[in-house]
Amino acid sequence: MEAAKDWIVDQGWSRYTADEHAVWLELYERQARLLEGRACAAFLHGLDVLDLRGEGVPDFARISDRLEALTGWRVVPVAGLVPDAAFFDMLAARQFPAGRFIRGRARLDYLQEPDVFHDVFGHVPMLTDPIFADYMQAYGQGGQRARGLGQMHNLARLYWYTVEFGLMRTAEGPRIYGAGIVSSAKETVHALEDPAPRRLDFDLERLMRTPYRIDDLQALYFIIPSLETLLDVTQRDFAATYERLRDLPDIGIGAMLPGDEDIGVGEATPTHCSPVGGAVAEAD
Ligand code: HBI
Ligand code: FE
Repeated sequence: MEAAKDWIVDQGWSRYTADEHAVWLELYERQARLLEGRACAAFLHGLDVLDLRGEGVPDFARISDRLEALTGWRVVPVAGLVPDAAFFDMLAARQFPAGRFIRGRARLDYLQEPDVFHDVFGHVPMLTDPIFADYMQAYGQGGQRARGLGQMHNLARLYWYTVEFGLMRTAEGPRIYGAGIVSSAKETVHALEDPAPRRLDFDLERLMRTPYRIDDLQALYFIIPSLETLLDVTQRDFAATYERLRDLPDIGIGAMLPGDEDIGVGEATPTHCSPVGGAVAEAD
């Protein structure tokens, strides 16, 4: 864990200003309202059980004590993105690295670098689910192995299309579990209700061959049938999968392959939620 230790900083919770706490609450209220009927049950449960609204920016030590009692995970303050080696070591040790800065009011809607709202509001609630908690640790262990195999880009795609931008099937229709979606007002509505993006059933090898865009609303989402699917994925022999993918070309985000069953908007729109117009107006 030597590598990871170098990147851990003190959160300095007492130094947040009243305005920074107010920004947290404003972002929290907006997203919590938008996510009713759009986020999966595990995410909404995590928000509640960790009391993530609180009085403003959460104290990582406080939420970590609650989280650790549930699934053994802790939230660890870091100064920003950490190198892959340290990142995987931390996930393998059930330590989720979270940025401590919060966006300013001028950048309420989008920022490149993950801030505490993206990392804690976006990623931490799902870590209260035992299956997802196991997946994230197994992902970290997979990353430690993949580094030796030089297959980082396949694994980064797996993280992107599940942990960051994943959708899941439920009895009520597709629901969101990806942190990049739940922490963004625009993406929350876009992911489930906009006719533009494609939504395909989860297929590990297809996903690992599909590049992604980092600076725009997603054009493609993968939908898992259940969280157990994620855990099954990590039980596979990644080395054999990498071997098979090594000489295969990438698949374009817009490519239609035989058998592609695009889960259109009709199936995705949640039943009981504010009319899309209202939501989109709010997100703009
Ligand atoms: N560091 N703090 C932080 N947060 C991340 O999500 C993160 C990272 N370093 C590397 C990394 N993600 C990527 O390699 C993963 O997307 C695979
Ligand atoms: Fe993230």
